[in-house]
Amino acid sequence: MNKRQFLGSAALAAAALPASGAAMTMRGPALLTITGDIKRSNRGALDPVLDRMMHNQKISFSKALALDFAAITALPAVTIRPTLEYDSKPHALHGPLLLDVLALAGARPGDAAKLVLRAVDGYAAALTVAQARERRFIVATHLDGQPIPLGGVGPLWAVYDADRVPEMAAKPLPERFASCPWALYHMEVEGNAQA
Ligand SMILES: Nc1nc2c(c(=O)[nH]1)N[C@H]1C(S)=C(S)[C@@H](COP(=O)(O)O)O[C@H]1N2
Ligand SMILES: [Mo]
Repeated sequence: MNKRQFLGSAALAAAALPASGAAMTMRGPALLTITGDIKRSNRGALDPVLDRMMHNQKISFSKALALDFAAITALPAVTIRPTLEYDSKPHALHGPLLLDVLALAGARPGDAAKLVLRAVDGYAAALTVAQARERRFIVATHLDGQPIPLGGVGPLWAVYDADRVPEMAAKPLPERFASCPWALYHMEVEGNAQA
């Protein structure tokens, strides 16, 4: 994706949220909480009393952008068709680019910035912004046209089209998706330096 396209989709992404300062209306529970070096937030610090799962997973933050399903599905989405390791068959995965989701938080991290993607079972994967862009990571909201169950690989899955990344397509299927947490619920941005 070239820079113009990226900026275009990031601008669209920003338009999906009210101007900073305005409260974002949550229609459903927060499914994804973005913390770290962000500029736009809609909630305050981690509450060790009630934010139990994040507290238990040693997450801490002073502010965060919490997104419900509607906020994520309001973004422009793409469809990818990677062969999955579970049945060795291609499946349609649909959702916004992960970097467009981060843009909702006003995060325009430089290529070397680190992203930590964390799932409800405590599994976490780290990748750089450059990797997220080059591998075209998405936050999948739909699998084969359907919303993805919690208890399956959803409701959100950070995933990419491994078949279309030569370096990863060369690996055996079970080695292609280690950086793809299913049941994604938290993303942290470390280092917001704009290149
Ligand atoms: N939430 C979550 N996502 C995950 C994992 C996991 O344990 N939990 N394992 C990762 C690894 S190491 C691989 S190889 C693939 C497949 O693992 P799975 O069989 O546990 O789904 O998913 C990745 N995503
Ligand atoms: Mo793995």
